[in-house]
Amino acid sequence: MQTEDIQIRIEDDRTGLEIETLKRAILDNLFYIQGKFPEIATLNDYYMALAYTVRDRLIHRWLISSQTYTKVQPREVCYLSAEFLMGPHLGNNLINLGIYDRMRQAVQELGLNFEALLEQEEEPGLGNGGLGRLAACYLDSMATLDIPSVGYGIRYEFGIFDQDIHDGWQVEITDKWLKNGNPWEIARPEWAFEVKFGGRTERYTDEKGRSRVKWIPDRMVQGVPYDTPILGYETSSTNTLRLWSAQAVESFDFRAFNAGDYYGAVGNKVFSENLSKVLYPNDEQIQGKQLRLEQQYFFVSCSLQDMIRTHCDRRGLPISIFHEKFTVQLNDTHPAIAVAELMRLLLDEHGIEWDQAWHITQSTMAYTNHTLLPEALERWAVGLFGSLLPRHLEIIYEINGRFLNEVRLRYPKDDERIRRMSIIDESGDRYVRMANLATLGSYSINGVAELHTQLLKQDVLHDFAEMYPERFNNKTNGVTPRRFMVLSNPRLTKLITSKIGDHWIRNLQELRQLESFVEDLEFRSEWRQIKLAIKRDLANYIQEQNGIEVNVDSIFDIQAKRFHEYKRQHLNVLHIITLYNRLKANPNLDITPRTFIFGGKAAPGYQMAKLIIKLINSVADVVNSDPDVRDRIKVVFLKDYNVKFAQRVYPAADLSEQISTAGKEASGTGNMKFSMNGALTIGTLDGANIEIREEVGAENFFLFGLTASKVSQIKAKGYDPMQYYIANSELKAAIDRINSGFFSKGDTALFKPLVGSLMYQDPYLLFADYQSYIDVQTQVGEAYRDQDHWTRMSILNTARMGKFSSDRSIREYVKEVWKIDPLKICPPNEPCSIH
Ligand code: GL9
Repeated sequence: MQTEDIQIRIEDDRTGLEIETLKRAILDNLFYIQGKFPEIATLNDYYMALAYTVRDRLIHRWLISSQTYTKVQPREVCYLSAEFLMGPHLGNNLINLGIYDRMRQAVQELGLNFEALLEQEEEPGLGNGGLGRLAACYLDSMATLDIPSVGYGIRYEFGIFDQDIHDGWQVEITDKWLKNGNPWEIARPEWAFEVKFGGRTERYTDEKGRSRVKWIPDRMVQGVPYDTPILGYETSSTNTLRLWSAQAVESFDFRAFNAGDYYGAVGNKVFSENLSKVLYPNDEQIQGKQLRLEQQYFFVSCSLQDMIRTHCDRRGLPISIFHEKFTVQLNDTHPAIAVAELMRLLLDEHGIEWDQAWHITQSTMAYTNHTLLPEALERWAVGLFGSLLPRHLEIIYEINGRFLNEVRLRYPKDDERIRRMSIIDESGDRYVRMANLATLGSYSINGVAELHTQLLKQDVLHDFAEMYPERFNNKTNGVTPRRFMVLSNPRLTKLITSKIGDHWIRNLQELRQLESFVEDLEFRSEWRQIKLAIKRDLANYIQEQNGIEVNVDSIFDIQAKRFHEYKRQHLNVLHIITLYNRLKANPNLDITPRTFIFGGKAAPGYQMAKLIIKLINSVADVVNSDPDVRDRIKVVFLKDYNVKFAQRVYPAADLSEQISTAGKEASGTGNMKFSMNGALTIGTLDGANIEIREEVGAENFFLFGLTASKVSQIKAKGYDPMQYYIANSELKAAIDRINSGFFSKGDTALFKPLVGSLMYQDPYLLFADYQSYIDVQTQVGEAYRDQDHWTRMSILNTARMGKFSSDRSIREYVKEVWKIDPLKICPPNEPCSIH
């Protein structure tokens, strides 16, 4: 805009971006939406007023986007996921709108505390961990890259539980994220769908004389969509996250009501609405509960019906080209029932013949596998499956029968292969194998890091990869630099931008330019000062939360992730105890001071993971109060690790613990977030660690442990952890320390299940990797003493993380899997000739 234009500029309160307009809009929303005046408004009222002010600015772009999609009818990707771990929306939307600083000033001019308002947001914790957070990063990148897309999932009334710690134990508290209202969503009851359950099927002959099937259910639930706008960074593209909420079809069952059975009538409503009540809090461990299958089918059916309505009714396109306009990405097997449901819709509701229906289905679906752990592979007992989804079971049998005929033709007389590839597991009780269904129904199958994809092809899906090699591909995970750098680390962002401009935020490879500042003394000093300031903030938080005083000059050694034996938080603990033992034996020992920080939740039913949390807290109690080790080691367990909190933790780390047993962590994404923020990694050759090390250079990465192939070899030979225990005196001393009751006030029974499992089974090979881990930790301690060198390594980590932007991952999906063209959206209030 020219200077002479700016005399008077009158802006609309709902779209304007000037500071004065923003202030007016906040007060207007406080008045008209919250119904409050400043004198009686609470912090939450102001948060809501601010959130609505931001939402108003999204809505304009959202409607232009959806109008454009309606007009252009582009090919779209639908990302089906049982989890979307979005984290707080406010700050992210401000970043993506490009008005973060301006809004801060507007808020401050109103006399409000901007940081306190950001803190006020209850995050939608609709996911367990990496898998759900990946879905959220991908939504950000798809919008940023102008890819027409919809995220489909479940609007759980209660998300992942809040974690409290009582006497060192995890306690779960219901997550009431909706209690103060959710300003980011809009309910669309007029676009609800019905979902059927149970009952039976019937054959009939249609008017054309063809044999058809009718499903007569015994239950019906309604899915009401709630839409949240997802704005990209520095673009107008605003996509939709559409989450389905379960409602009773009729608020009251009138017949029962009139018959006087009031409670019976309301019972049906309660029963229906149970469906989307709560997120299952298990990570990588299936429970096989009927309600979980109901949740999966519920959101998948609503989503497919929604896509078909858009395609046929709104756009008037023939169902025969459905797969040309839509592609569905299945986020793990949780939505794999989509294969059978799309078949059912095409066959039974649209009267399409089998072969064409199968062609459409298989050209629509693409499947991402996220774990190789056997206990995570979803399978449903045939009995349960058939009683809930009788028609789908028939369809699955038909798919399977036709498929196994092909296998027989291709590999005659190979009954073992038939048994392995069948969708139905018949080795004992019969189960539907969802990974086989997803694989068979998809035109693309991918793993989430190079090693993971390789192992997927070698083990879990070996036969399928052999038969259909062209369908298999790798898409290494990525994370969004908008949330995990710009929003969570403003200080580092400012420094980086002052040197290389801000294009890196859209094109993360540009961080490479930082390499030329590694030799710049002043740059290194600024880099160090920033890390120190962030560590100080975290230290204050720890002081407040845990009442523990930590030394900000110590190594902040952080392991933050879900608790699982394969992630080996207890290996980290063995290192702590080893250092402790050394200090007790030799109180004058000169070690580099460390603060060990842990965060993460355990699945409520996973006793061993909960015991590991208890062990950490027990060790913390002893170590933190022992004057012999004062100021050299501190142990901190930070409770209730979630997205909001993660944003505070990643930037403060010196050392990132990525110590899973090789071959077990499919990718990891926390590893990327730490490294981007200048932490060094101590890690195994597992998941994306391998690729991170390749990028940052072996000299800037602390590698230890067995390789995945060594792990399988050792296991095949018969691994005996006791040998390591006997041979390694420090390992023995650490284990004996736990066993003796030293950390449990003399109670020698408390940690028995944990110690026993290690000494006699050690399924995740902690003992085999122990010495290598300890040795490399010693190198870490020594390296940290040379602060100047450490800083160079830290800068190089950030500079070389370009590959791990989720923008790169999404570009690969777009080009190699989805084959979708970007569609630019016109900015609001500006002349635009794009469409
Ligand atoms: C996971 C893998 O374990 C991670 O290694 C991977 O980075 C993510 C995203 O691909 O997916 N699979 C999985 O079930 N979870 C993962 O984190 N678990 C949770 O999300 C709790």
